[in-house]
Amino acid sequence: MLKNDTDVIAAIATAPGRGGVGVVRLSGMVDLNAFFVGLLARPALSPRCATFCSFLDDQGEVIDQGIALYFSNPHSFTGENVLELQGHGGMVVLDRLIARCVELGARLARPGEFSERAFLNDKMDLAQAEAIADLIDASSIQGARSAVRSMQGEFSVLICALVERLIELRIHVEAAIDFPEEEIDFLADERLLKNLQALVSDLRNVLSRAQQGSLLRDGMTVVLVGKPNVGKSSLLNALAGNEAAIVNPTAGTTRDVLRERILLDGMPLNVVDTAGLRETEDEVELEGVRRAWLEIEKADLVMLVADATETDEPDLRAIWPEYFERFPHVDQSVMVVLNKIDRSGHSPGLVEGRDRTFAISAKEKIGVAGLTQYLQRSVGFNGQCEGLFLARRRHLDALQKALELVLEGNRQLEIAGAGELLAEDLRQAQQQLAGITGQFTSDDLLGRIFSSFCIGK
Ligand SMILES: Nc1nc2c(ncn2[C@@H]2O[C@H](COP(=O)(O)OP(=O)(O)OP(=O)(O)O)[C@@H](O)[C@H]2O)c(=O)[nH]1
Ligand SMILES: [Mg+2]
Repeated sequence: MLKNDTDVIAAIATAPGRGGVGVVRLSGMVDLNAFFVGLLARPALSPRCATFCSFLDDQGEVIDQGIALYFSNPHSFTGENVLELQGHGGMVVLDRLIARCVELGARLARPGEFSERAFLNDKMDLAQAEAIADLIDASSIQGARSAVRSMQGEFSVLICALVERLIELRIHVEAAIDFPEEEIDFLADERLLKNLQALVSDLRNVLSRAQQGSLLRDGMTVVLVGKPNVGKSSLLNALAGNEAAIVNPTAGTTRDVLRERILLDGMPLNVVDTAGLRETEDEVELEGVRRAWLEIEKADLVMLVADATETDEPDLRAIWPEYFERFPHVDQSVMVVLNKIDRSGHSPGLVEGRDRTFAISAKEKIGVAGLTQYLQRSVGFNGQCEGLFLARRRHLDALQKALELVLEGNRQLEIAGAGELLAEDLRQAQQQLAGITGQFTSDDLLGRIFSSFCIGK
C-alpha cells in the first residue's frame, strides 16, 4: 500500500486562466492552525460553515478576500482536515495565495494526490476515484452520466458482489478439498456447478456493460488510408461535418497527419486522415507516407478508401497486398470504403459479395450516415447508455481475465474433476476483480493511476 503521509498538501483546484472564482485547497492530518492564524488571522473556523475572510501575506497585507470553508476529519473529501479558500480566479492572485500556503508549511500537491488520500483513507475505492477523473475528462453527456454512475459506486457494487460470490465458491471448494479422506465427487455437486455457471453469466454481463462504457470513454481511432486522390480527406470532412482537411483533385494533397474528434451518440470517434500511399521521390510526401503507416499500426480500425470507378476486386487481400505483407498476422479490423459511387453507380451501404466493403460518396454525402452506424455496430456500441458505467481498459482486462479463469476452472472440473485446480483459478479470479476496486493493487499501479489525474483533484 502507498504510505499515508502527513504533510499538508496544497493546490489550485480551479482551471488555470481567468475566472470569477479561484479555489485553493489544502489537506492534511495535522490541524490547520498555522493557516487559520497566519493566513486568515482567526483562531479557528467552524467546520462546514462559509466564513468571509481576508487572505493575508506575512506582512498582513491583503492578498485577496473570499470565502474560507473548513472540513474536519473524517468528514471531508480526503478524510483529512481540509481547508478551501475561494478567492478570485486570476493567476497572479492564486499564485500568491498558494505561495503563502507553502510559506506556512504546506507543500504543493502532486497530480491526483487529494484523490489518492481519499482512497487511502477509505473515502472511496479505486474505481470510484478513477470515475471522478473520467467525469472531469468526459467528452459527451452520455460519458459524463456513466462516469457519475461509477463515481457513485454502482460499478464497484457489482464488482464487490462478484467478489463475494467468488469467495463463497472458494469456501465451498476449499472446504471439500480439506477432507481428502472422503472421496469427493465435485461433479456430482449440482449446486457447485449451478453457481459456477451463474457466476460466468454474471461476469459476462458486467463485462459487456463495461465494454460499452469504455467505448464512451475512449471511443475508437479510425485511420483513413488509401491511394492518393481516392477521397480520404473528403471522407474526413463528411464525417466531421466541416471542412477540416484540404480537398483537391491533385494527387498528393494531404501530407501531414490530420486528426478530428467526432461524437457518435456520445461515443468519441477519432478520425485520422493520412497522406495517400504511393511510391514517391518527394521527400515531404515520403515522410507523410511513413507517418501514415505509423498511424495504421496504432488504429482500432483501418479504413482503406478506394475509388469505386477503379476498383472491382472483391477480396480485401488482393486490393491491398502491401498491408497484408507488412502485417501478415493481423488481428486489426480492416475495411474498405468504396468512395465516389455517385460516378460508379453502386448503391450505398454494404456491398454484397465483397469482403467488409461499404459504398458511399463522400463528396455528395451519400451513405455516410449509414457508414457511421455500421462503425458503431462493428465495435458493438448500441448507442444505449442506460445502466452503463464508464470503464477503463484495466477494468476490462481484469474482468476478461477473471472470466477466463472461472471458465478454465469450470473446464478443469468437468474434464478432470480437479477441485484443486478450480480452487486456484477461483483464487486468481478473485484477485483480478479485487484489483478493480483497489483492494489488491500494487503501489506502482496506484502511483501510475493517480499521477494521471489533474492537479488539485
Ligand atoms: N465524384 C466524386 N468526387 C469525389 C468524391 N470524394 C472525393 N472526390 C474528389 O476527389 C478528389 C480528391 O479528393 P481528396 O479528398 O482530396 O482525396 P484524398 O484521398 O484525400 O487525396 P490525397 O490527399 O491527395 O491523398 C477531389 O477532387 C474530390 O472532390 C466523391 O464521392 N465523388
Ligand atoms: Mg487528402
